[in-house]
Amino acid sequence: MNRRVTLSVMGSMRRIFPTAALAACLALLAVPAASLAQDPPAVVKPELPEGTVTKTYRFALDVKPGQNLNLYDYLNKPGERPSENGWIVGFRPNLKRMDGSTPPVDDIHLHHAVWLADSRITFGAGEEKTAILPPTGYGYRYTTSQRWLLNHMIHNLTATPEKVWIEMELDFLPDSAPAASSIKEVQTEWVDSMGGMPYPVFDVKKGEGVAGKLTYPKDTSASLAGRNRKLVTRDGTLVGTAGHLHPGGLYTELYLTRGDRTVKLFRSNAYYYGRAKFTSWNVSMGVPTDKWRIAVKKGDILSVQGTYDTTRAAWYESMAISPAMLTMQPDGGIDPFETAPDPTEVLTHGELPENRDNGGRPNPGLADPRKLKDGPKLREVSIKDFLYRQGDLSLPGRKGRPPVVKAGKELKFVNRDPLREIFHTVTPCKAPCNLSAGISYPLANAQQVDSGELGFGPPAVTAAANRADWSLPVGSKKGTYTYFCRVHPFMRGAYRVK
Ligand SMILES: [Cu+2]
Repeated sequence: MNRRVTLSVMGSMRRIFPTAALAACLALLAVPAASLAQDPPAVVKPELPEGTVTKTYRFALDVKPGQNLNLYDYLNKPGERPSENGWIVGFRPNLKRMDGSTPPVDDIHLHHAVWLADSRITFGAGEEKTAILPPTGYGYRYTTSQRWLLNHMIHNLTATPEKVWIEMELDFLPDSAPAASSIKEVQTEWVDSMGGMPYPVFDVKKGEGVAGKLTYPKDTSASLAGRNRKLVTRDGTLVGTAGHLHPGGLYTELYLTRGDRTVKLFRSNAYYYGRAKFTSWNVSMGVPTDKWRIAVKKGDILSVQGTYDTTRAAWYESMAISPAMLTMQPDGGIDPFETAPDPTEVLTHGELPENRDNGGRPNPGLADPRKLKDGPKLREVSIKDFLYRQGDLSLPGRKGRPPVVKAGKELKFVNRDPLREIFHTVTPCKAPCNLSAGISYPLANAQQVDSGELGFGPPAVTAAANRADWSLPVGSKKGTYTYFCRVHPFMRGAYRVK
């Protein structure tokens, strides 16, 4: 098999290692072999019906410094959505700066965007930016009388205000085109492991699961199971699906249950690019070929499971979603209880340049706190203006020295930035934790010790922990310990146990 590993060198230079060097590379990268996906499958694009117009529609958004808020806006203005009736036969999400450039993921991040048409979740996107491409001949109905709502969570990883466009590039077939009369309508069946939650995330703890993998919700408590199920309300044909995961995610699996029988319909693998592999946002998701057709019946249940790697980091904002495209009436397809569904995957895009910077390079702006003198004895550290006010690795002089804490005591952190706008975390990171931020650095290096996002917002809608402060339990082992902010990974701090 033509297995290769791709190594990103200094950001832009890339080298391909042939099979013979694979073992050496794996040792170098400390990546467990079992978790390496195969070569990414081919990128394909369905043929577009004659008369299709490709056009970008966009929504302008002011993003506050450091913002990570889950918000809703209606799309009504010209340019935000098509102005005539027709069919959406292709959908590609993106995020742009006002100058038209695509910001790097480690500066501004398309955490998620979900487009609802008449209250129905129709299109969704995360940083993987999978295109939603119905097979040729199928489309999503669009009318100007629909109410369109955009749910967006744009994460500004910097302390600078930004203005961005949330874009949807549509392949749009207007009703005036002759081909429009023969398009078969599809709708999205939103199959989400945390279905019904406005902010559908779950916690993947480092080291959890079996042999370094956690499948959610299968491997979790029974109280959470069941959210991942979606009732099929009409006979129809599934013609597509795509998985959505966060870093650490290996694959989603879509299942169908009828009575007491359950079959797997599709596994959507995460194909990571570059040296960081599955700790990054540099990923494309596998989708079925345009020949994939599954006949489903009213009363069937669709469900999703998401599998995460737990060997390298903890991720408390993990997702596993596998939206499916369903026709409005039966349109052929296999009976998945008699014939195994085709597992062949294709991609809707290759590696995206904005997802390339892994970080982890020397950063002259950050001290190695292990080499600094003792700071003051402290019980409390304030967080303000994107700085840990004592022991921040970017602060010069006395303020940069790690505060000293007695073994076995607690160190309290208090967020003193605007608590409804700027959330900060205190997340352990292996010392010295002073390299450059990127899509896979720093990594959360603890099982459960984490402040959560200190700040306030509607519960279950935002990621806010709904507290301003948190007390870090200080262990008994002497040494200098480092941490970072998950929301603003350029923020680093240290304390010393004596
Ligand atoms: Cu922060």
